[in-house]
Amino acid sequence: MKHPIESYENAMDLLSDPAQLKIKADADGYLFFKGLLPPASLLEVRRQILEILDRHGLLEKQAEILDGRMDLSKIAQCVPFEGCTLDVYKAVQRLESFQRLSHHPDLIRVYQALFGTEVLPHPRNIARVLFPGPQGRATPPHQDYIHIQGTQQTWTAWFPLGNCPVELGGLSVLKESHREGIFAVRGAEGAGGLETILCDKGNHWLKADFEVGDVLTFTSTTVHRGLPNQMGNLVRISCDFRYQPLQEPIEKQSLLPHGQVLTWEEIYKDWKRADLQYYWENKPLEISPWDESIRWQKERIC
Ligand SMILES: O=C(O)CCC(=O)C(=O)O
Repeated sequence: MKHPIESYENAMDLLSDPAQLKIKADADGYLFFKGLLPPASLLEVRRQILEILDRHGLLEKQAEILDGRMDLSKIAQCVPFEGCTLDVYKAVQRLESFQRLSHHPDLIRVYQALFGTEVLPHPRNIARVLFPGPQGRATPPHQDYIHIQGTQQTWTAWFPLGNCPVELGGLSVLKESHREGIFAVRGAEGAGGLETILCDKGNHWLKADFEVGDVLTFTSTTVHRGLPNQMGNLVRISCDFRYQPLQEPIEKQSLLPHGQVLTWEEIYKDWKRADLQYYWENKPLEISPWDESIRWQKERIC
């Protein structure tokens, strides 16, 4: 039987009531905040990313830069990397505005309320600059824990840099999947390269049209997936940032730049301010080792 589309519930009103916020988070495995972040800050990062695409000759010539319309014939000649190209991704990782965004007080406020303790934003910030067409293939269903490890108390914040209707390929969460333990995986195309093996029991996916400023956050065991981009030549740009309670263990690769495409020195080279550089180094971190068997365990098979 087909389920009707169900959207995320807005948790904005719970931000001032941490006890209720935690109850909601435990029950649903996700929180959705309508209009949490100021659109102007996000649109500025969007503009800088689109300028990178423009410098690489990848945008449609006549279009407004902020629209994000790409030249499909140019994309066809690119060697794919993380949904875009290696050069584009390196330039995005260098953006001070992008890296600073994970420290935005409105995001930190959410996790302070949720954890009730000091928050550690992971420095391994991910930008998804998903080109239209096969290059920017939708992310397969997965649980972040198998990629992040450290602590299952890590939460991901996902938000688009611009309006993102369902047709542009937002993010969809599998309802109540956070209660089901760690699922088995198999290799798949798209970000992360692994997909959760889902048991066919009427899987019920939540989704929404995101407006710029809306933020979805979910636990590291909540199954989620990207939706396909069905909007012609429009690029889909979004952020994945991760947060955990400071006292919980963190796996050391979470302290490296995403994909290790650059070193921190290379990323910081042209920054105007140094206050957020290496911010984790003076914190009392408990580093946990990578455990390859976590990726391949079979706690949940159908
Ligand atoms: O934006 C996407 O398509 C994927 C984001 C995601 O699922 C992740 O990075 O864990």
